Formats: sequence, structure tokens, C-alpha cells
Amino acid sequence: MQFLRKPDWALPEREATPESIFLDRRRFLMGALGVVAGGIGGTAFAGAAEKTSEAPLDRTLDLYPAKRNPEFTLDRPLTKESVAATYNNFYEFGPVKTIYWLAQRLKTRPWQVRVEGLVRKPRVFDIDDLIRSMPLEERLYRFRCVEAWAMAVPWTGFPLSALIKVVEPKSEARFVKLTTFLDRTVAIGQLRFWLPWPYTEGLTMEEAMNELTLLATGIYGKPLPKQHGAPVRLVVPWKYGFKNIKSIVSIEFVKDRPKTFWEILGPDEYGFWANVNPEFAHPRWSQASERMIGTEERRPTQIFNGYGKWVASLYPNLKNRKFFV
Ligand SMILES: Nc1nc2c(c(=O)[nH]1)N[C@H]1C(S)=C(S)[C@@H](COP(=O)(O)O)O[C@H]1N2
Ligand SMILES: [Mo]
Repeated sequence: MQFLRKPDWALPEREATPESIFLDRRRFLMGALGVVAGGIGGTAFAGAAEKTSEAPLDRTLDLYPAKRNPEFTLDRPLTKESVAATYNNFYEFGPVKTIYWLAQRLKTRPWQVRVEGLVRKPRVFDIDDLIRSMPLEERLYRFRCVEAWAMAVPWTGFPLSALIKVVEPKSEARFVKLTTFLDRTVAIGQLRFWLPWPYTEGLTMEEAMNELTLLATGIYGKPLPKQHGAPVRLVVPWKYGFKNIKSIVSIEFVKDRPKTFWEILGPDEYGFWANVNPEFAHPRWSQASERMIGTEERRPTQIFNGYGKWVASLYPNLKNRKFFV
């Protein structure tokens, strides 16, 4: 209960894990009992779970590594694969960074993604059929969590726009709402019943159609490990990390702006827009710089995480605070 004894600013950044402290403070306020993470049969990091089960195989293995798109280059070294794979946020499996072993409980085959709502051609895709029908490529992207840690990784995926074209949105569709799986028997974090499961996120149609917006199915030239959000997760590199929703089961086209998991919990801290901006401090910490995981190097944070060339035109008024919360 460190968060009751010390104010946040007194905690070293690595212990602070601000998003989880926020959740725990809320839990405290609501007077509920915490569910203690751990102890429930997680398997080894390598994902041994599949060995003994009847789960069908991933039918996409031959697609990796995909060809790298040279348009996207980095200004810093890649984060080490093992560092990125063992320092994660995936609250379905608990509010700490070391959930990779618990995430191995997730079964990612068979897996379906519903694409529905205000579209002419709604579809339910088998994940392997979906991935095989899309143009896979590798992109090196920076990634910036709202907690001020950062990484640089090679994602494999396809533009969300390619999928959007297949289902033909109607003109009334103004937002895209994305939803993560819900299964309390697998995801022990979802036993924290006072949180607004399933995890949801949203984008405007323009953001969803932007060339940077990826549905990632792989990382480091291989299919996504479960802790990174297998079998398919969103990657929007100009926004804070929490927008990058993992393990997606539904993509819905809607008229009204969806309320998202973090916006429900803390609208002043983790809002809908969440574009990276070093000049707009989080209510509880500065966003001026970031810490690269693995090397601990500190770097100045860039507006739109350095992706303004692709997205600045979506947000013409940079003084408008709302775009950065
Ligand atoms: N479903 C789901 N998606 C999620 C989260 C989560 O808790 N659940 N955490 C988000 C946050 S806060 C971050 S920083 C990134 C972390 O992605 P990584 O663990 O692959 O680095 O995932 C995002 N997507
Ligand atoms: Mo995050």
C-alpha cells in the first residue's frame, strides 16, 4: 500500500507505475478488496500452454519475417527483444509490468475478430484468414507510454485502413471502437470486477484511416507473444501507449464517440485523444522527457512522438488542450 504512505512525487519512477497506482487508488476509494495476483498456474514464458491442448496451430508462421517498409526509420537504437517482452502493461493479467508469464494463459487460436456496426459488409474473420488476406509489412516505430517510459520496436502488421476498405463503412460512421477479449477464467486481472472490462479504445475515422495506424500481429520478425497483445493489437505511435489496445476481438464502426476503459477511470488523466505532447504535463508528472526501457537512457519527448509529418494536420489547433489528454 505504498501509495497511501508516500505522495506520488516521492516515489522513484520505476516503482510509481502511475497507471496502476491510479487503479489502486480507485480500488481503495471504492472500498473493495484487491485480488492478489500470482499463484494461479501460469506457464513458462515460452508459451508451453499449447503443447498439451488441442488448440489449432497458428497458420501464419510462414509470413514472418515480413518485408520492412523503409519509410519508417528510428532516431535511436531498437529496444532489446527480451526487454520489450518482459516489461508490459496488460491489466487483464494484473497491474504490474511483469505479467508476461500470466499472459501465457491466453489461448490465441482459434480466434475471431468481429468487424461490425455502421458498415455495408460486416464480417467475422478467423484470425488466420484475416492476417493472410492483408498486406503484412514490418515497421520500426517509437512507442511512448503515458507513464513516461518508451521503447523502439519492429512491429509486423497491416494498415487498419486496408481492413476498413474491405467492410465499406457507411457515411454515418464517425468513430471506430475496438474491444479486447473478456474471459475471467483466463485473465485474472478481470476478476477486479470494479474495472470497466472489457478494455475498449477508440479512434476517429480519420485517425483509423491514417497511414501510420497499424493492426500489429507480430514483433521482432515473429508472431506477437501473448504479453504484447496476441493475436492482433492496435499500434498508433503518435498517441500514448494505452491507446494501443491488445488482443482485439471486435472492431465496431459507430456514430458517437465511444467511452474508453481509461477515460471511464480517469478522464482528466487518460482521455480519448491522448496525443503525445511534451508541453502538456500529466496532472501528476511531467511529459517533457522519457526513459528508454532496457538502457534507462533519458530522451526529450517529441510532439506527436515525432510523427507530426503524418498526423499534425488532424489536430490543427495545437493550443487546444483536449487533444493532449
Ligand atoms: N487490452 C489491453 N490493451 C492494452 C493495455 C491493457 O492493459 N489492456 N495496456 C496499454 C498500455 S497502458 C500500454 S503502455 C501498452 C503496452 O504495450 P506492450 O506491453 O506491448 O509494450 O499496451 C496498451 N494496451
Ligand atoms: Mo501505458
